[in-house]
Amino acid sequence: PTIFLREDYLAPNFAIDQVYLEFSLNPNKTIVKSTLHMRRLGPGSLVLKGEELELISIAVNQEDYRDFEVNSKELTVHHLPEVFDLEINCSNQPNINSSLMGLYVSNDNFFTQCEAEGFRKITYFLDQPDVLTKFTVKLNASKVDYPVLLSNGNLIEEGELNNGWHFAVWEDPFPKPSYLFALVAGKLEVLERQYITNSGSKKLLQIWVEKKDLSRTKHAMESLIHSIEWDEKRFGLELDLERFMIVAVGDFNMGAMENKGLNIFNTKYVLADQHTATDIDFANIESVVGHEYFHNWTGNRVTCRDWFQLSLKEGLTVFRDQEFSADLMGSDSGRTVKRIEDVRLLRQVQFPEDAGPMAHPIRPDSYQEINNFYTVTVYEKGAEVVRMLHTLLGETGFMKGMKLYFARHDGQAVTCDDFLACMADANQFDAKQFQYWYSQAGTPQVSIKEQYNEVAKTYTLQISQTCPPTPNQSVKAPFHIPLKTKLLVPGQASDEFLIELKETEQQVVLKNIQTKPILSINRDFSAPVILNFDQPENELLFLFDQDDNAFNRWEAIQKIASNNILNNIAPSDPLIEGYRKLMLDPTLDPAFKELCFTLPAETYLHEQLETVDPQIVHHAKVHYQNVLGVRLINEWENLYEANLIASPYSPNAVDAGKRALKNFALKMLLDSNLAKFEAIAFEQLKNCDNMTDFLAALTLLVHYESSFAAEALNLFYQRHQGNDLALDKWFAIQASKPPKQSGKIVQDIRKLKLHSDFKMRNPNRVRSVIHTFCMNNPAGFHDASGEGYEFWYDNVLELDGINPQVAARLARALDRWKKFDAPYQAIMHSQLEKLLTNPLSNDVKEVIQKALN
Ligand code: B3K
Ligand code: ZN
Repeated sequence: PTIFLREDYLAPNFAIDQVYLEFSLNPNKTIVKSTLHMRRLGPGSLVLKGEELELISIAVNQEDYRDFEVNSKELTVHHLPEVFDLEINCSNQPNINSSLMGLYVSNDNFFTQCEAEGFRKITYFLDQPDVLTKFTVKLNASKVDYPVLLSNGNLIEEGELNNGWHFAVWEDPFPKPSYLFALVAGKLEVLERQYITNSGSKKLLQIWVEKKDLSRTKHAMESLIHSIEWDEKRFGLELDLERFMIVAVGDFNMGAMENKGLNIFNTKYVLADQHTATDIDFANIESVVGHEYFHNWTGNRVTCRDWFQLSLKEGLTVFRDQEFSADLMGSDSGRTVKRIEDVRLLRQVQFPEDAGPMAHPIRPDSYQEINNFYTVTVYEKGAEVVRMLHTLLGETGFMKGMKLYFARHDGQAVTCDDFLACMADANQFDAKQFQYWYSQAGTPQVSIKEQYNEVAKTYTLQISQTCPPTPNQSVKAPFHIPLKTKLLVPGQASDEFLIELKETEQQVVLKNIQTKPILSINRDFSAPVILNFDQPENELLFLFDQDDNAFNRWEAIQKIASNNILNNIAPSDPLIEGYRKLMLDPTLDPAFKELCFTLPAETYLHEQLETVDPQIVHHAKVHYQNVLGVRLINEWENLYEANLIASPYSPNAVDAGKRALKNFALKMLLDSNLAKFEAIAFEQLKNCDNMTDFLAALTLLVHYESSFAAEALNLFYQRHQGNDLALDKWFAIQASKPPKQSGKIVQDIRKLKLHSDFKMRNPNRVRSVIHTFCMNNPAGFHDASGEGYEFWYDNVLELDGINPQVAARLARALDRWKKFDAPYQAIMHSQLEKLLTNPLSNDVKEVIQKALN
């Protein structure tokens, strides 16, 4: 396979100052006429990328041109002058495009997805992010079939053509790379709002969806308005276009895409109302709408020089969307809740990635398939790296760095080093050591030893760091690690301080400490590291009860819970009392309480072990949870009652938190006594007015195998038939059901695939069944029979023939095979090897080869 290296970067030898694209949209064969105004920058032939295209003709300066070669990947044009117009006619076939990259058809409408390398499936182009071009786009299509014609920028002309066709011309005033190009054509309806920016200019905001979905677009529009306001207020950044459009599509490979002025979204992140979307859906929509909008500056105005720099825009934009959501929570405790959710995701998914065969630095050095590098490392760890800069420089220093970043690089395609240089130069910050966060993979391990000297009244911390080897990086330089720290002494006030760990071993001596303090370190998870510190349970319980950093309260209880689960220890009496006190504390946010009770994910628990028997971990967790249910049963009953909401449904953070806690209480009730409490769940399901409560009850009835399960599932199905997003939930509940006995589960999942509503070509539906089972149902997937792995094999192979990106994501479910006990490992290994005997996409091949390495 071809391996692309970061160090091989070459600047393009031609510039494209302007492009004029004309599309004749036809699902079977779309013709694209492209006129490029080009300028030579260096010697050599012009090599344009192009895939799955049929070349019709080429002209240079309006003359037919023959001095070229073309193959299935490239068009090479020889002997070109200094300045010229290159005209290329080609065609593609949207109807048979199931990869959902380039131009494709979904529910009879046209959509595009170009990031990272989809534009080359539309026409031959310098399809790399450092080629910025001004686009003018003319769309021609049948007026009855495609009444709405959209592309980036401003609509400058529209009109009628012969034979019932019509056209629209769009012009984007901002030069952009081809990955930000988009077009949409079809039968769509719009929700519109006006927006006046801080500086007084009037903007048009539009959300385009299918007619049946129009009533479910209000929340997305509010989220968009909040995003625009927030970016003005917190970052001083205004919307730069006259019009900003969001379009929803039901077939989409990921969440959404930030095409300039024309964001294209998975319907899952646009459509919501109380009957079909959960509180979590509402929050996700807000965060994804924010994320894509924030890309307009961090990604679009300043873009990436090459795809190795992806975290330049993604890490920074995730940091921005995390801060946006945190600010919108409206309280300190809301901020903590958001931080806990982000850290949970990081530890559940990114830490395993960083410890596995696909580990890579947030700025990778090589790849076989760039689509495989849209990872939690590039995104979430990338955001943590930006967050550490924010911690080290403070809000003011960080904003100075951002200001310099836009002053220096607006309109350019730049590198992670350029970003870090702005942060450093604006603050006289020495970033020499910090840059290892960009170049080295793996999660650093920080070990702490404490010593209190009664006589000298000194408290000494011995802190050391190591980072395990990762593919192609056996030895690591020490990282620059910011640790927010506080020493807690019962009854005494003290200040938080920042330890900057830079050495492999570092000693911190604190004087005048009158009694042995309790250490609260890495507060707010100020660094994305694994902390090795043997803090006794009584100290952890003290932190859980008393720490003024709410994140570390949560952290303390999580640590206790995972210690107990991994060692199969039943909760001690003081621990039960600690939990009870938490439940009864009227000053605490219900959302925070719920997160304290939510046990660490099994994937996270696996990482704490040398080798894993997933069934043992699963049952230890189930058992621990059951003890919490049984021993606190009265409190759970009370919490359920106390958090019922009388007012009409609103997805706001306070109500959502109450619902989360109430539904957690319901789970504990069913967990401790199904026969006694299942009727409460069924009542909730029948009487509630919102999807959150309905889905929570249904999930419990199904997962606990209640006698009401079948009826409840049927009720859901009847109510939501024809609503794809709701049906995705219906499938996912069944695919995530933990098995009650081993052996039968995979059969049930295979049966789900035979349901008439299952569609192998729709990524959302596939993810709701196949990915959910393989990645979100550890006890089922890791069935001792190995049938789960066989199911994985069959589906990776089947999907790879349809959509390599979706298949490659699923392929990663066996990433950590070496971590499991021998019997599991052996079957996983044979399935991986078997897969490799088939012809595979580049995407899947890279994942499997690396796993087997
Ligand atoms: N930039 C897109 C992701 C594109 C993924 C291409 N395989 C969405 C986002 O991060 O906002
Ligand atoms: Zn992004």
